[in-house]
Amino acid sequence: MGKSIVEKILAQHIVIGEAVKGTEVGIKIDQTLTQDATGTMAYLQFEAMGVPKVKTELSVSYVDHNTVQIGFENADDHKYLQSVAEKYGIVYSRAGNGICHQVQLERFGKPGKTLLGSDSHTPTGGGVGMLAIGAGGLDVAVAMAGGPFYLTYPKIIKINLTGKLRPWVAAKDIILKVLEIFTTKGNVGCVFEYGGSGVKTLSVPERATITNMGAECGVTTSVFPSDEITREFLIAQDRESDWTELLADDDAEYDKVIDINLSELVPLAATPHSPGNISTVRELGEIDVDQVCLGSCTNSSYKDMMTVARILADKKLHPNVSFVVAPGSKQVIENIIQDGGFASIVSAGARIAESACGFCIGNSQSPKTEAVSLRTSNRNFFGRSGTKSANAYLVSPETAAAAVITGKFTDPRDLEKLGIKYPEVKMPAKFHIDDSMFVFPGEDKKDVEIYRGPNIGDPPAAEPLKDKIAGVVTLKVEDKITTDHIIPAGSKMKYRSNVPKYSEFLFEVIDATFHDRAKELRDSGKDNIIVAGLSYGQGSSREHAALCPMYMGVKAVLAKSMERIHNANLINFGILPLNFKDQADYDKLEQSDALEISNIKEALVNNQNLKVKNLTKGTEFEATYILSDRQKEILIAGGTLAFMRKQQK
Ligand code: MIC
Ligand code: SF4
Repeated sequence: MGKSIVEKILAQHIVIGEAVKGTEVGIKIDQTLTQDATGTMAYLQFEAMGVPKVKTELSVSYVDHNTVQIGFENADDHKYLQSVAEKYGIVYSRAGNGICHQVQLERFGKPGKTLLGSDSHTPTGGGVGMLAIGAGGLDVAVAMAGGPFYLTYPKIIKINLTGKLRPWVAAKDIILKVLEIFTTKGNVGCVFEYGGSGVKTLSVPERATITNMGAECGVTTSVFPSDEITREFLIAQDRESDWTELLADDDAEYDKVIDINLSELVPLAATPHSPGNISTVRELGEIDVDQVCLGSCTNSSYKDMMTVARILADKKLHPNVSFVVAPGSKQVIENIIQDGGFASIVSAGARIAESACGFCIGNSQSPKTEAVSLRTSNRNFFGRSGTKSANAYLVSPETAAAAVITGKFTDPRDLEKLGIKYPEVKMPAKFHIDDSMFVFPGEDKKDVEIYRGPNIGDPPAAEPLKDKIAGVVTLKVEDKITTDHIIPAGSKMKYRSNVPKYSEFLFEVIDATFHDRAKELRDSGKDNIIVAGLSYGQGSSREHAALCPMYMGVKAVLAKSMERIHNANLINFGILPLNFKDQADYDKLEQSDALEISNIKEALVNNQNLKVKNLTKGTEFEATYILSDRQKEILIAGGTLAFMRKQQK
């Protein structure tokens, strides 16, 4: 039987376990990336592992999230990261060089390799045929120390693309279509592999837009073949020697095949407050638009910027619209300057933002009260823009440009009526390349002193698993709670290196009393328990969504279902992830109910369900779990760092 691309890459990287679907395998990681908001904690944990140098082929530390620098905290973190990179043999990408996923794709992406990144949009690398996976910082630290990354051997879903996109319809519309089909929940343990005759009509940045936003479906990763188009992209990046062909065998078998005819797609939008709420732009009607944001790791490539620049050539923005543009990298900026695109964008009236995450993570450019904000980014979760009452829609660069001109939601195909022709932007045969914003590690850097400003605190240690969890349902939440609900980013992100301070904002957007209530319970010796609905922990890879609850004394999360990265983060920090055996028991639980779960270790070792006593209601129900033997040992030891220390003894 032939092999899929995913099977081929996995076969070359499995170091523990067998290629059996649904079982846990450990894979060798070739490359890692971190960004500053998750990176400081990842490197503090890496330092604790006592390894003299990273053991990967390549590890890169980016600074792209916390670049606002109001106060000393961000700059302290950057300096810490730079000194760690120098000491341990890591490439450091300075603030200003661009967004990690865009830059990694441009300068380091290699077909057939594995990439683990402490950011959920790491699958962007799938655009050049990498198996690129997002994970918590601690998992990335383990990979830098040479350890395997563990994942469930995935179900592989083929997305068969046929036809060709019509003018004004974009790669963003393809992934929004995929989101309409698969939604944002229920896809844990799957990988999307793209194939079919439509693949060759898509450039690498278009493919990367699609693999980037697979993260919103909750799949482990998404991957495209590596073909002639990939080769041309790597030639343009002066990296032809990094190219290898990587195609699925004709007789490869998949767990499921979905067909999408590109010729039939129309401009789409994700409506508030989920990337899975899909509508056609036409259906939305002429809603007035207050803000348009072009950029983020989804749509900030040369092609995206040049397309918008050509649409806006000789046009001015609508008086009611604030138009923010954040090109994805320094390389993108330099190339659109060279090709005249930058001038058109500036002349149209754009507010040029730094080449960084910026508006996407809500740490700048928060829109006005009740604003309608059109964004080319990947997440429109409640409150993420920094303005709770705002309505954020996710759209293609073409649809964004149309609204800049008309001030309303406009199907970009209607621009033809205004005499604007669809710009066919070609990829450059050679990009202007300048790697001077990377600091490459030197040969002998043993004596580098690590810089630790007052913003850098030690990560708190987890406690060994208790045999009895006795506490209270501190918070009961609904379906699809994202990590942005659990611990906000935006203006609070500067406290990422200070867990006690950052923990004050836990669940702030849902219930601002959570922190004080949890603290009181913790300090009186009671355990905090979170109860949740379906797909808990969607979104970011931020391990603070586990680390801060751990610090506040959360011992278990009882959910109808949980997303992959968050589930792994809970285990890494010694919090028990549990599911309801009977989902109806969720409805019977109330916030403040006193719960008791006893004989935990014995039940885990014997693969038995756990019995949960509701002391308030005088009832009992069963909780299940999906934990490998390795994960049980981690939990019993009190988290991954404690587990590793035990193994070293
Ligand atoms: C995001 O898009 O939510 C982030 C901010 O990039 C996160 C990482 C983080 O929280 O630091 C992600 O996607 O993993
Ligand atoms: Fe940055 Fe936004 Fe991409 Fe996250 S999704 S890495 S915040 S640009």
